[in-house]
Amino acid sequence: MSCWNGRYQSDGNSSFPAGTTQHVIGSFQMVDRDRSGFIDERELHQALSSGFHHFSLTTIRLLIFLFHNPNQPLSLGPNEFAALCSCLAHWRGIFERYDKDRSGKIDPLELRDALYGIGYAIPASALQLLLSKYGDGSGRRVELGFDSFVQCGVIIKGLTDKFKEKDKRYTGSATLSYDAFMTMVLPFLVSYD
Ligand SMILES: [Ca+2]
Repeated sequence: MSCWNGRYQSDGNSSFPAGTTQHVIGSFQMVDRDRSGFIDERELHQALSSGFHHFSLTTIRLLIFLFHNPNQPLSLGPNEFAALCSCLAHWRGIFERYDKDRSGKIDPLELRDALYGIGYAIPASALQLLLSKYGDGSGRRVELGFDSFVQCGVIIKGLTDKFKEKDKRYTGSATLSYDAFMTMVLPFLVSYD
């Protein structure tokens, strides 16, 4: 199970998958203080801050939305947490690979190349629209830290993967009902802002 095969959700097992590192297990156990076997957004925030990077609450909510078991409330069990950690490690690798000038930030061209490199040819106008959220209003070039990079990445990947479910032959066009469209897009919007 990984974020790269289109299956975010786990099968609902309540233990860590084989091969999970001690660090990941330790991070989960450290924040799951009541030993409920699930962590909420506050606990996830704390768990990731110890191992990865400082994440904003927006990113944390988006990640919980993407990784939680749809049959459970908005929280993560060991399986989902392990999947999320492996996904973040993957995004970290992409971030470092495409930060060509080693600035520690991803600029719009680096972002475009990174997304293209993992198979997402997002239209320039759409990318610009997304990046406008991260500008400071001065018109200066936007640069994304890891937190914002993960936000952009999971939104583009998530929405594109949802679209591909309706466009199985990858023609770039799909027919979908109003209901399907709203169900596809709204969860990203409400998790994102
Ligand atoms: Ca850079």
